[in-house]
Amino acid sequence: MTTFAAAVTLANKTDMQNRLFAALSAMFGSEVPLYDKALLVNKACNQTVCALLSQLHIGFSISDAELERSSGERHGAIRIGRPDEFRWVGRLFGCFDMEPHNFYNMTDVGAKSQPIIATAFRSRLRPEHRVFSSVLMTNYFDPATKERIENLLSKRMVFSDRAKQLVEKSEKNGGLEWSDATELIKECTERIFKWTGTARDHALYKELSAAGFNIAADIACFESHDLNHLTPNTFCMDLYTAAMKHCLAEFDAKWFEARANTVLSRLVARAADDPGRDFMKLHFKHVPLEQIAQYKQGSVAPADVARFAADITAVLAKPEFALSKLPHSGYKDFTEGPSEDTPVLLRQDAYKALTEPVEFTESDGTVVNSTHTARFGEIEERFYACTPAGRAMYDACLAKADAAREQDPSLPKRDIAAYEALYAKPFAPFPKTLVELLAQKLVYARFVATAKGIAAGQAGAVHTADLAALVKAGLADYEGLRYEDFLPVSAAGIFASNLRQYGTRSTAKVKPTYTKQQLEEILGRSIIDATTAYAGIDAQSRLETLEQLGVLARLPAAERAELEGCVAAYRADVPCPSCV
Ligand code: OOG
Ligand code: NI
Repeated sequence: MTTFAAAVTLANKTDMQNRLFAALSAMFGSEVPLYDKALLVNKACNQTVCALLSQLHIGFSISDAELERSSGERHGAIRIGRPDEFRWVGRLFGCFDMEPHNFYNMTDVGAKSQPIIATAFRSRLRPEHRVFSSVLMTNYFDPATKERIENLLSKRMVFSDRAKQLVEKSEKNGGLEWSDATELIKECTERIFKWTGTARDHALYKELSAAGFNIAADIACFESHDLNHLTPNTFCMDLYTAAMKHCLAEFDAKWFEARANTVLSRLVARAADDPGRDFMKLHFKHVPLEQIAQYKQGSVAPADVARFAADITAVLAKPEFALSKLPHSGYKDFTEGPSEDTPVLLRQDAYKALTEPVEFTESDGTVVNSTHTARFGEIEERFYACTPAGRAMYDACLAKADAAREQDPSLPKRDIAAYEALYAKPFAPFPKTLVELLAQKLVYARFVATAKGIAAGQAGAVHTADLAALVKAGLADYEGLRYEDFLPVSAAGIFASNLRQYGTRSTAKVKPTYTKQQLEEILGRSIIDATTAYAGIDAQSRLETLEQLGVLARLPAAERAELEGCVAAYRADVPCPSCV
């Protein structure tokens, strides 16, 4: 038997993860036609951006498969009812090499608070997919409501015995063979994350919704953890949002072409004035740094941009992009996140939640046909991960920008250029290039020694430990670390907008407090702190690069101790069982 087990080939967990997300995307596309069409819009926009960039950086090209992969990156959002279900979800994602990162306390975000706590499952290094997973805290409610919700939730069974067996098998053997992996993915798409359109206890649903507890109704009355949304990745947020507003018939072709011209001109101006090719490194993680370094500088004239803008306008005129003909509730008025010229954290936007038919079965067997509005279509563009100082600066700028917007909420719709200027103003103190962001220690990076640097190091010809100078001399290269996580304030805004409800106040006698430790107890494992990880990856790469260049001893002792401290904290946070 042991011999037999040793002969088994386990599937690669990252490959499994890619298959899972492709399958979830296909499932969601068949559940929500607007999502499928929005993917086409995203692909058309990403193709335009790539065509433009390949004219600007001669040597850059992207194959269909690579484009599919980069645009195929996703984050999902699921909302879970019971702690035991949440633990199963954590174990399930573990089979796909996805681990919990960060504790998001959504009960504690002011007026936008919701009765849930959350974490996000993703791979530790270079993640491509992530799932924001929240769990309902029933003790946020008064005892009677709590009991009704718990009672209803206790009757559902999201994980089949077979799904549980497969998860246990994976944990025991350190993975699954492809035949089992395929079966587990099927459990995900045919049961665990499938939208059933069926629910229970319409009376409770109505009562919870009327009392402002839409989130509890969304979770408690349904039979599975449907995907609330599945968010693809765009290379140009402003092009995509303009395209969607145009396809949903909110703005005409003339408006779109002019807007495409503006945003593409902006992109060209930035990408042309980018000696480190940082935009390329950030958006095309699959391309090796050495390859990016070899591109020749091309040029894109204003007439070229105009042609690209006209071309994409013509593409979107095709009948398959007439999204306004599908059921929809319109597009959000403004993009969440930093101003468009500030490349930190992430920017997100969405079409509004759709109203979907739901069949409620009452406990006496009667059927009530009704609707539910919760699932929506988000898009995101990811930028650099902030240090705590960068994050504090972001929070301060965001608060001011939000306040400015709230003074004139209809401005984004009336005059997008005026709105962009208004929103960008509070972010003006934030640096706009990676070089500056790093110089001010606002974001994290990963450094490597170049071949030239290693040769110089071996010859004893490197004389400084200043990484910025080493990069300038071509002895080291670097990339900014991309932000791979979520933002509680943005998430709270998303809950608020897609549930059409701002937030809910606790109805318990005393509002309970919720901690990371509590969620760790629910999960049965530790939650990784993402900032500790970014800081550790950054520090480790600096130490290794200097060591390779033979100049580590030149680093001032205090700086070295600080970097070593970050590495030690990273290693100690949640040691990786399979990495030791
Ligand atoms: C999750 C909201 C969080 C995001 O992108 O910040 C999220 C939800 O709506 O369930 O997905
Ligand atoms: Ni989301």
